[in-house]
Amino acid sequence: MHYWNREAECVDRGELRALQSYRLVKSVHHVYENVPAYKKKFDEIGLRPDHIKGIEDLHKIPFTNKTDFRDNYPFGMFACPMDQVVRVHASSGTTGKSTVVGYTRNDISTWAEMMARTLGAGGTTKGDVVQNAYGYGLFTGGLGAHYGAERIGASVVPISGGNTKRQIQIMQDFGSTVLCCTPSYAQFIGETARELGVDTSKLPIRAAFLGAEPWTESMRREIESSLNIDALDIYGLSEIMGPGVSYECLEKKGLHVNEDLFIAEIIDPETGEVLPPGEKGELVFTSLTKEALPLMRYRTRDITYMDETPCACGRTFKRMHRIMGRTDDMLIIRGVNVFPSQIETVLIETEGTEPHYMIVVDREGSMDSLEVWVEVSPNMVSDEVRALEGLERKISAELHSVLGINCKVKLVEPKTIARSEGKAKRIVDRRDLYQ
Ligand code: DLL
Repeated sequence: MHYWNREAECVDRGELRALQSYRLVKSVHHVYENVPAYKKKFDEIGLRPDHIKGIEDLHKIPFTNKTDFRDNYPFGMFACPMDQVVRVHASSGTTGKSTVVGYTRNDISTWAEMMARTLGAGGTTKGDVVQNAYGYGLFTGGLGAHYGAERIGASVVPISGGNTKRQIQIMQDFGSTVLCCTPSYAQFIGETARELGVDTSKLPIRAAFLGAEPWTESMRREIESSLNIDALDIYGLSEIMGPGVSYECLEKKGLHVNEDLFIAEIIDPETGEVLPPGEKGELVFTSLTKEALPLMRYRTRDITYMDETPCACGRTFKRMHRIMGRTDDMLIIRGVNVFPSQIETVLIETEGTEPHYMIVVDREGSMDSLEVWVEVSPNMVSDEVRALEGLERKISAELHSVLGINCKVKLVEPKTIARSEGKAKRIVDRRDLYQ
């Protein structure tokens, strides 16, 4: 059996509950005293920190939403002064403003621990060469996996994403044994290796830690056979820390939640009512040790259910099923979070187009494609082709700068996009990634 921290990961559940209660009470005081937005939320419903005596009182605490980040952009949700914040990351928000997150030195250390447990669960040790193809930058994937692998003492190759032929060359030359990247990128690396005539069964690569976007069991089978490895699912979100919030062990039967660090709940997204194990709903996290950005009952908008049955690996942390959907319309395209509202904002601000559009997402091989169809204004129709091409290019460049990914723009004639008679259906996602 592979563990990074057996004592923590196989903790007695009674002891775990006591630890969660103790840490929850501390965190409640921390947010109330240091984050005005939380003080306001608590005061509005007459909740005082001393009303929370343990985990049994968790349901009394109000939820935190992504909008709280937008309303307090950029650093307003932080619970400590900036001179204690040693790192910031960000992910896309629903509108132009991104969700900004911060870490103290201790937070970074906790995160490294989470990622060490994650990589350790797939058998990573200091003898491994970890090829880290998650993007480095504001995205949490790159540095998150990096610090975890370093904590273990493995040799990290911080190659970041892209340049696939080079990834394969490095894999061969450096003898990488572990790969970290998104599942679609792992699939693409497998395809490219095949095209290049590389015999992957001869490569020392043994395991991959894949996350940041939804994927399926059939994708797992395909990746495992094309690279001849174990492919494990890893989950996380920037607001809660980054990758490593939950992780699969080699049983591959759901993701163990780092419960000494976070409390996971499943709620009915309509009513906010807490649901029992086995029932599908929205995943909600409460952080227990975070200093810079402690969060109470943060609504992830990810849909899954909890499994509290024992796992053959011996870990006592409960498991979440792989992510089964979202309560909002966020798309993850080539690993990048995209909100349709970001696309809409660009279109509305562009002269020459009408507010009628369709977003079409597809996957060709392992590559996501994003197309935006938009109606031109009637007065543009008679314009010469060159003007229309210019408009397409302009929108496409603007979308690239806002979203950070390439997008094909297709101008269509006025009144060709079907008008809705109810809720507009503007997104067609042909990838079918949730199961
Ligand atoms: O994607 C953190 C991460 C990096 C996780 C590397 C795993 C590996 P964000 O950019 O803030 O953070 O996006 C978070 O991505 O709410 C989910 O909707 C989705 N997501 C993350 N991991 C998975 C997964 C990182 N394993 C959002 N399966 C989350 C399905 C995932 N969806």
